[in-house]
Amino acid sequence: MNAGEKPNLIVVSCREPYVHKRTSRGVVCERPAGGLVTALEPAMQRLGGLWIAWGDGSADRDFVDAEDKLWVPPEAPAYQLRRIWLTQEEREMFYLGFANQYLWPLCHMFIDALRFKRVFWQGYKAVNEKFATAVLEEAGGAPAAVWIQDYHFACAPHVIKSARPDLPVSLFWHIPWPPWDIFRFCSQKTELLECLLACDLIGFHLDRYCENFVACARECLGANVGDDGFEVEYRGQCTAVKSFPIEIDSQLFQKLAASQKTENSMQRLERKYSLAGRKVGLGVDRLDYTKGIPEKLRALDVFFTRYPQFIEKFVFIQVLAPSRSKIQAYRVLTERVLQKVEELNIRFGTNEWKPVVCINSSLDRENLVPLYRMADLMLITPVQDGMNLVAKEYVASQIDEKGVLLLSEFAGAHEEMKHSITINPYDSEGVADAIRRALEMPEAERKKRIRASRDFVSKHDANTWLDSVMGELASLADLSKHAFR
Ligand code: ADQ
Repeated sequence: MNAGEKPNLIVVSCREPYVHKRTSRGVVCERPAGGLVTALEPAMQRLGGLWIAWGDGSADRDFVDAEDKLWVPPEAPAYQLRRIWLTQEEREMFYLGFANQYLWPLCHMFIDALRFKRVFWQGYKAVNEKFATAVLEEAGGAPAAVWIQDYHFACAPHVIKSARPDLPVSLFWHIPWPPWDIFRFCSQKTELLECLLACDLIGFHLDRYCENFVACARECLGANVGDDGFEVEYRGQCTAVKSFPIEIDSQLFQKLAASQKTENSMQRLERKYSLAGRKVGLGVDRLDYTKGIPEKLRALDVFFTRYPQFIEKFVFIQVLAPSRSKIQAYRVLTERVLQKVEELNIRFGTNEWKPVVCINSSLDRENLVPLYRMADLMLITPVQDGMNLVAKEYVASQIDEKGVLLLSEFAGAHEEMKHSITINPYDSEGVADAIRRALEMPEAERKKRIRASRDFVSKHDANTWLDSVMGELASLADLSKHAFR
C-alpha cells in the first residue's frame, strides 16, 4: 500500500503490535507479550494493509503523523498502524471494566470473577463505536475487508455494517465461547449476540466454541441454524461460524533456536541459574488466573514432597509476563503466586539449589527461545485457554528434540498437540506424577513425541491460519483473494 492509497485490508485489535514507551534508557519500541500480536503480526507484514489499535504507550503520540499513523515494523516498514487514543475513563470502563472484568471471566467460565456496572457496558459500546468509526473513515467509500480481533470489539461489526453493508466483516474470537448455560448469565447477551451476528464470518479456535456460539444464538435469539450447524441466519443476515485454530510462525522459532545467539544465551542461563547437571522444567505464562499458575505450583509442591530423589536434581523456571495489574483479581493472583514460589524455595531449597526460579517480567523472543530450547519439560496448566501459543512455541524451538510437553486438557492446543502428555491442572498428584514420568522418559520416546508435535507445527503455521481465514472471507464476500493484498 502506498501513501494516499486506501487499504484493502483493515485489521482492528485492542493491543497494538508496536508500543513506544518512555523508559530510563530513553524511548523504546516494544512488541507486547500476548498471543494475538504474536500470531497476527507476521501475517500483517506479509499482507500489508492497515492495523487500527489503541495507542497506550507513554511515547506513542510522539511517533505518529497528523492522521495518528505510522509505518511498522520500524526496521522494515510493511504496513500502517493507526493509533486510537482512549481517555482514562474509556480505559477504565471499556478495557479494565466490561472487556476484562466481565467478558474475559465470562468466556473462561470464572463466574465468581464477574464484575458488572452499567457504565462498563456504556463505555464498551462507546469505544466500539469509536473504533468502528475509524474503520469507516479509513475505508472511505472504497472496498476493503475488515478483520476485527477479539472480545474487545463485539459491538463494532454492527456499527460498521449499519453504515457499509457492502464491506465484508469478519471477527476472530481468540478466547473460548462458553456453553449457553454459562453465557446466559450475561446481562447483555441479546445485544452482544445481535451485534456479532452483523459479521459475515466469525472465527473461533475450535469447533467446540463454534457449537457453543451457535447454540447461544439459537437459544437466546431464536436464530436459524443451517443444516451443517455452522451457519446462522438472523434478521436476513447470514453469518458463517467456523473454526480456524491459530498457529505460530514455527520457522522463525526454529531459526532463532538454532542461532549462535541462542547458544550463547543458553550458556549464560546455565551459569546464572546453576543448571549444569540438572534437569530443567519451564513455565511461560501471562500472569492470568486462567493459566492455572497456582495449580502448577501446588503440583510442584506435591512433586518435591513425593519424589525427594529430585531434590537438587531439577530446577523449575517460571516466566511470568505481568498483565492487567490495575485489576484487583490480578494483583491478588500475583501476590499469591510470588508467595507460593517463596514458600517452595524455603521449604525445599538448599544452600546450593533453588527449586523454583521465577522471572517476573516480560521477555522478548530472543530471551524466551533459549529457555524453550534448553527445557527438558514444559509445564502448561491453564484451567481454561482458547488455544495457548506457548505450547506451540516450545515445540517449534525444541530443535534438539529432547523435551517433553505436558499440556492441560483445558487448553485449546490440546486438541492438536496429540503427542503431548495430558494433564489435568486440578489433579496435583496426577501432574506431579506426569513431571516424574517426563523426567524419566526414555530418550527414544521423548524424541518420537516431540518430533510428531514439531511436524504438526511446521505443517500448520501462521500462514496456513491466515490463508484459511482470508480465503473464507474472500469466498463469502465474493471477492478474489488478491483483493486482500
Ligand atoms: P494469551 O492469553 O496471551 O492469548 P497465549 O496464546 O499463550 O496466551 O500467548 C501468550 C504469548 O505471550 C506467547 O506468544 C508468549 O510467547 C508470550 N508470553 C507469555 N509469557 C511471556 C513472558 N513472560 N514474556 C514475554 N512473552 C510472553 C490469547 C488467548 C489464547 C490464544 C491467543 C491467540 O488467551 O488462548 O492462544 O490469544 O489467539
